[in-house]
Amino acid sequence: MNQVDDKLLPILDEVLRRNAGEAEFHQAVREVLESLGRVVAKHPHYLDHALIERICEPERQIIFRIPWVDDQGQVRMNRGFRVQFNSALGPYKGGMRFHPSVNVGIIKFLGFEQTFKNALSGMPIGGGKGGSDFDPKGRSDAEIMRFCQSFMTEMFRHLGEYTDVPAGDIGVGGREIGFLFGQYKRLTNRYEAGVLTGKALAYGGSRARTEATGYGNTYFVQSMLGTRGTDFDGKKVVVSGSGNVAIYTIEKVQSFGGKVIACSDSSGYVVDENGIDLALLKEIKNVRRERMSHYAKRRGDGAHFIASDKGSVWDVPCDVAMPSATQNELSGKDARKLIENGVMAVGEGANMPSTPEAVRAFQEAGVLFAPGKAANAGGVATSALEMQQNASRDSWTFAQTEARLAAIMRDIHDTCHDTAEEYGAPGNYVLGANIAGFVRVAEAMRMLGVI
Ligand code: NDP
Ligand code: 2IT
Repeated sequence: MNQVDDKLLPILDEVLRRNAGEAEFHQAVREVLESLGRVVAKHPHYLDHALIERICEPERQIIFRIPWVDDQGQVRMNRGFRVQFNSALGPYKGGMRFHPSVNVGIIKFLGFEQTFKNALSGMPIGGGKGGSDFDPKGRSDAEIMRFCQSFMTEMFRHLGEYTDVPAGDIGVGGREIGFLFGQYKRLTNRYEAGVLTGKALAYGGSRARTEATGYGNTYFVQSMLGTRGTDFDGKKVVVSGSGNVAIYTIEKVQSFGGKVIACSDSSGYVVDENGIDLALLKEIKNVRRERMSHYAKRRGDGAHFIASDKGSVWDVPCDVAMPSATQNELSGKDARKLIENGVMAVGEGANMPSTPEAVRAFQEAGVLFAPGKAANAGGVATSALEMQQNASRDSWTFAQTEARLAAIMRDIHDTCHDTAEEYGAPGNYVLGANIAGFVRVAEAMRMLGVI
């Protein structure tokens, strides 16, 4: 296990050669190829027609300049990306990330993961991802708007409800989607609601989309715990991050009776033994846009803040860990600490938050481990439900939408669980997710000819 099969090694070598220096993309491809040895042993025809090679190569990569003017009247410039990875199952679909760390390798890793995630969701959507190295921190609403308008001024020509449908990711939430949609509408003179998801309810958004990723991960972990005859009730939970995914993970875990005792941002983490006060956290993060230390200050007794250079949120003992910030945020050392402290389950809300060493440690210790491409698929699945509502000019209730989300997450869980068993690795959700996602994409590609 955790080795790339000899038959697949030349494919990996070629990916490494062709995408030199793109460490995160290499990591994501290697992880999927490690799982495919068992597939090609059983079904060698998947090695034919350069099928796997084609799945590892984006259909199209767009890189562009984004000029914009700041509040002082100074001209600024960023780089924009959209990687349209695979459209065998539907229009390219996936978020846009605004963060200074963004580069083509990161967008490619995200687009690659998205392709399998979207296949697992069972919805008719292909995979794509985009974004910019723009840093939204400290920028005014007016600056954010001008940046989003400039971004869309190039992007619009590559999008469309049947072509490519972006949504949010790190640094892109409801405010940004509004500015992007407004500019798309001006440029195209079309009210094409289904071209973006994560919209506000006021102009074609879906109820429960904001909550969907965090809620979905919680449903997934609930199903995993169920395989061991237990659930969230009374469990201590640590969630990293304090953005969209983290906040709605905390909300759902609390509603299931779990106690979330720590969360974080890039400046550090808070430990709150009384359980995170979600109303306070939402006010600090969504309204005031403040740093994590403010939470401890406002909360007072029982809560304390630890700066990121003084420790890791994964030092906090817990039963369930739900990393919901960013890639490679949970190292092998963090995993060993969590295991030592008795962690029972890990559900990845973020994309690829655990390093390969951490994943291996969890699996070897028998910890229930849900990879992001399965556990966080509730966000994109609900985006597909938003597209469905837009296409039928309908708007569903919260309860109706959440019921669909819950059913989709149960189905993804069972698919990963059963696929792992079928391929002789019971309990290995990484293998189950990679194989089930791959087979859906590969089957569609085979039927569409050489594409
Ligand atoms: P947000 O921008 O809302 O929140 C991101 C959170 O992660 C913030 O608390 C941020 O802290 C922290 N963070 C981001 N980058 C870093 C970093 N380099 N180091 C430490 N902390 C960091 O993003 P989301 O909640 O939407 O996304 C979180 C993760 O979930 C990402 O991996 C994303 O790809 C994934 N995801 C998101 C989905 C969605 O629907 N939004 C769907 C599926 C996956 P700070 O504010 O200090 O930067
Ligand atoms: O990583 C992800 O799945 C997302 N950021 C959500 C993508 C979407 O199209 O809703």
